[in-house]
Amino acid sequence: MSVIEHAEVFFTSPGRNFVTLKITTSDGVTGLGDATLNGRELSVVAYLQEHIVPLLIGRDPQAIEDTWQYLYRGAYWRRGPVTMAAIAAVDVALWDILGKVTGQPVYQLLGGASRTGALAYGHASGSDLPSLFASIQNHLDQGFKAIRVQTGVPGLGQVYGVATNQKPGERYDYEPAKRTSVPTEEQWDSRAYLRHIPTIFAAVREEFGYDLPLLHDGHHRLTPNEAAILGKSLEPYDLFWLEDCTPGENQEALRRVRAQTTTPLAIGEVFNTVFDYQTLITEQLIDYVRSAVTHTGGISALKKIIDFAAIYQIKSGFHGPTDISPVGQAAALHLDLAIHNFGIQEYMKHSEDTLSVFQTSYTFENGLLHPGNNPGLGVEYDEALAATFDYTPAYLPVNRLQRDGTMHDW
Ligand code: GCO
Ligand code: MG
Repeated sequence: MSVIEHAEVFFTSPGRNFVTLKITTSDGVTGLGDATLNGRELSVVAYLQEHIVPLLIGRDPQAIEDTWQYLYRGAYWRRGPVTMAAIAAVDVALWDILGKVTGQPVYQLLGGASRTGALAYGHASGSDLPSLFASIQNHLDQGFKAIRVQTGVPGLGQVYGVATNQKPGERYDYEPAKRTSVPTEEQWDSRAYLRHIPTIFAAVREEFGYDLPLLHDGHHRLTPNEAAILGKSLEPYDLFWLEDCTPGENQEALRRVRAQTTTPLAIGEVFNTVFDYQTLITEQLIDYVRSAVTHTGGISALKKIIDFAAIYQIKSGFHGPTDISPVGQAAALHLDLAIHNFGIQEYMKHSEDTLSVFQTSYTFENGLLHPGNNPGLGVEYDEALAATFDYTPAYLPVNRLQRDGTMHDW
């Protein structure tokens, strides 16, 4: 019987920081997993190296579910982003190995394709209307059929997720984690934001019409009542979703938002397990599950969450920007293709440096992503090239109220 013979953790920075697990079997088959936790990368490296890799050696690589339960239940300390990112990396690497051993792309092992491709949304942003319009047009020109819209707020400086001073055609490394020893600080004012955002969506609808699916991310910054106000004020502009309108910890907060607005709601990129969704799903307080494979315990665990959501007609909208590696992105695409209740997939192209280290076989055509048909995940990792990009600490910004400097939700 083939067994897991070797497992190695890489942390390098081709364009930005990524943590990658490589598992090798006694038959010489290798599998890749993504364990990237933006701004807290080395905690997952230690968890994997010190506490997981030694437990993997000698195990059956095809016992994917048993290994997941062994690492989850066996730790005693369950859940949390560090634990679940580490377990996710193992799970995804084992699916990759199973695909290679059976000669099948992972989506075939998950039940086969339910669609020809996964509708993707890209991130348009601009500090003012002309730059926002140019960014939306740029995404349409690239083939995107759905677009997230983020914008600056008058009176505030840099707002997270919004490109500034970008020249036409220039690549913006969306939402970069800055390579600084401590996080940079941004300013916030919810009242100014709530007044401004509906005017932006009115202008975008006027310019681009009503056919184009538009999304918006609130980045957990509002109270339940403020979120209800925002949802109601955006109803005339027919959003595909409003994401993360309130902080993720309090599931009950969305009861008030849900009762007050028909704007569709999405949440979950900071969630780690099905228990973060229990109230949201059973009470039908959301429309879309935003988890990342990388932060939710892998393909095995996210498949269970999304099957649970399907009972309530809740769909997927998996996380997939550049803060997870192409391995995590590929894992999401295999799941997207196979599940019935697919909604949409987030997609930002990684930088050239990232894609030179992680060689991918997924494609983006006519607005749809496809994971490709190579056995396994379809991603190769160039270890020698990766080693030339040293890991450098980088942090997401923090957010303070403009009025008096109070620390605010990110
Ligand atoms: C999204 C996320 C990103 C986060 C990033 C943090 O919807 O894509 O909110 O905006 O910045 O995932 O690591
Ligand atoms: Mg988000």
